Amino acid sequence: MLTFYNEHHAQHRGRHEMFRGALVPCFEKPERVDMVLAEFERRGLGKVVTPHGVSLVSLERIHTPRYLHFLRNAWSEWVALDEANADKDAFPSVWPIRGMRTDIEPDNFAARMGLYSMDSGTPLTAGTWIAAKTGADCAVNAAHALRLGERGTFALTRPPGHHAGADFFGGYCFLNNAALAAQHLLDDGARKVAILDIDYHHGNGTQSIFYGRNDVLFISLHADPRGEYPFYLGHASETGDGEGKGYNMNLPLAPGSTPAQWFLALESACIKLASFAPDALVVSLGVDTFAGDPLSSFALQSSDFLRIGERIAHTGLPTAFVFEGGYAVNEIGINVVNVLEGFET
Ligand code: SP5
Ligand code: ZN
Repeated sequence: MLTFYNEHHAQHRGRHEMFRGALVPCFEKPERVDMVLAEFERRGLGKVVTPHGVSLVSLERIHTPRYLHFLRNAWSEWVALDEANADKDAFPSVWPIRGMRTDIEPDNFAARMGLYSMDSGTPLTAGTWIAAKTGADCAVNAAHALRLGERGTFALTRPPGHHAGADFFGGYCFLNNAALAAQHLLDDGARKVAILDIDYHHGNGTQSIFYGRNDVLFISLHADPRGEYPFYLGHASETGDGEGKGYNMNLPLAPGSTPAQWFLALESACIKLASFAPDALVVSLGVDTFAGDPLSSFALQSSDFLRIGERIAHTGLPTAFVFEGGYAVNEIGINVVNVLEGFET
């Protein structure tokens, strides 16, 4: 499987994230992608290539210009506040809650960090922009390769993307790689594209980006947001808005759901996919559904990931896999590559 990878991902290396009143080591770390790359190469699954850089204009197909401008300059602004900041990650500490103004961009840096984010678990670091941008390059290149005739491609990226919206970061995500891939497919001539999000967490960013549209079907299998991040989106009742009505499908699962229950939900997703009949599929591939994952209550085994790949292949759709979450670093390579191998065989 043709894979796009960029070593700049390692420049995004958060020191800490906020959790229960303490700064704890980041779960989302460079070793995640290193492990997947090593396993992919060990199993000889295909070529790994460095993507071509895409223009900022193509990022603006999904993200707002003012958000991209902020993200590109955030680290230098942070260090300009106090040169000692160069040794600390930047975190938001204040957010505009209901009823406050989000149309006026504040001058104050902390205020803009809050305007453009959704949580305090997502450190912004010196290398965040370069890692996120070259990660987005991977996703767009993986999409483009489908248009050139590849059957399956893989964007081996981090930071992940599915929690990032048009103008906010959060959940370890900054640029929405899956949304950028789907939009690129449409801009290159596809008429309809589906996104299947199998990360443990709901892809709130992707949902919000396409919620009013009928050219992108978004389907997500995830832990019920009543109990799990991102909490405020991901319910079954969210089916789309306006022209997008019927083009959003959430399949929330109770905490502790079994692999059998998970695979039943995957079957519902595949039936919906077939009725939409897209020209191509983007998979938000998170493997934090694994039994050994520190952030998850699901119990998929490594062998289950082979079955996931096989089931996705059975849709017969040209498919771009985009890497999302998964924090059991020792098994992350096996789990991700199992999906890809299941798809290929
Ligand atoms: C892409 C992705 O998977 N993002 C997930 C973001 C989850 N953020 C909340 C993490 C809460 C950390 N909980 C620690 C539990 C330790 N047992
Ligand atoms: Zn996740």
